[in-house]
Amino acid sequence: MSTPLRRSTEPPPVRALHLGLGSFFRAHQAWYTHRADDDWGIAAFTGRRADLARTLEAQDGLYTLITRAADGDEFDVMRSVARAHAAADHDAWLGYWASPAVRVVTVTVTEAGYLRDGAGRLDTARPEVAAEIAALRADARAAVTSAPARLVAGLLARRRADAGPLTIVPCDNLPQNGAALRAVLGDAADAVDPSLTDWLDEQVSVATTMVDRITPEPTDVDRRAVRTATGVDDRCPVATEPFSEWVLAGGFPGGRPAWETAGAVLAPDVTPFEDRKLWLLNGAHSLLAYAGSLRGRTTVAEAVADPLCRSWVEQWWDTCAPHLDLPDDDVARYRAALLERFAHPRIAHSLAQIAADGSQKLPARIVPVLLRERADGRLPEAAVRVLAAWFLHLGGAGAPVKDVREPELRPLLDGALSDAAPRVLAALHPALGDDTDLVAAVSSCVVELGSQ
Ligand code: CS2
Repeated sequence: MSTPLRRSTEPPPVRALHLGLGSFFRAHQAWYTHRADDDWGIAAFTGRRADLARTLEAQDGLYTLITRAADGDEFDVMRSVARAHAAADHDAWLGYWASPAVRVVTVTVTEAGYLRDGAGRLDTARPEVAAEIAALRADARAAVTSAPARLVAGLLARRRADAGPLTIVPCDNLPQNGAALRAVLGDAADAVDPSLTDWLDEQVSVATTMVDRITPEPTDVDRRAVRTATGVDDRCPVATEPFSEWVLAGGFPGGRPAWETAGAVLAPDVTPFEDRKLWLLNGAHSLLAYAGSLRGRTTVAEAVADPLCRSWVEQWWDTCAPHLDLPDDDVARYRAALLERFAHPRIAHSLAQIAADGSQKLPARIVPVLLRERADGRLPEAAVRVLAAWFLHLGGAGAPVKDVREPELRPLLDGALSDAAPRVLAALHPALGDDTDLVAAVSSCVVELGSQ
């Protein structure tokens, strides 16, 4: 007999909102909030799907976080999610924004969720973006579904209610994610109601963050592990690695949970930590997702156990290291720790999951280092390899293709490699398609990797 998971006391009062209820949020921001404060409850909304919200609500927002070390698991029930809502529960969403008790809004909507164009602005050329702007212009309470539109609808509700200042905290792997979100929100606000822009400047602070915790998709094995170890029938546990990092910069005029007591770091500038994480961790992830899957590897651990893939990772890290604004010792320690994290024997982090949305990820993880190298007159083999492997992946080799820009990217592959390569590279950054030496190097690497 196993017991269901229910609260015996009231949940903490809702003082924070979250957009993008999923595994990473539950292993990261909700875990920090749970450890930091008993009186900051989170009302969390899914991006699109309803099932996780329903399952969590049936457990009063409770779930087990499995901290999975190489030699065993720890089980802790997280209490910070006070309410879980499906995306479609738009009236509830607006209701929280109108509440003066809510002071913080965290966001995990993935790189693709920001709906940015190549210049980092809201991509108003997309029909779905234009449609949501029109819907909000007609009715500020319209049931919009994209992240920028849902946030602007919330901001409009907050202004109507005069509910006071708050901070939005983006937690996605984008460089300078605060400025990135602020730009998209500003564009959406401008398009919906230009008078919102001044109010945004006065009342809303957007923090910038670096987030890190490797969290694969939960499995039935995790659920069984909870039942066996604790006797509780938790229908939605999450397993994650012991390592966790959160660096935040920005103002919190309405207050925030004392996240630093749970290990978060408040810093004046996240840039050095963000470069280190996006380039070394996420860059190597993308390299393995494309080049490792070409060699038949399916998880990160499997790929780093392959000496060739591992040498590719080391070569990429050697390329990045001179561009990091951190002491050499720190970088060396971080690299050693990363290798251990990647090789974790009990975490099956699927390369297919990481391969998704490369068009949104590579510009943050690979292109910045590549552009610096090119400016210094070098042609880094490691970056060339990632781009070539991504090209092959788009053509159907290795991990399956799932990309928000897939319909636009597919036709770029048509015709001879000499025509397709510059087109595909330009889709990541215009300068790459015009760089003839780079195009030639990527093309020959495509041939080399494709023939293995
Ligand atoms: C991964 C990240 O799926 C991916 O693209 O690179 O989710 C990575 O696991 C996290 O950023 C780790 O903090």
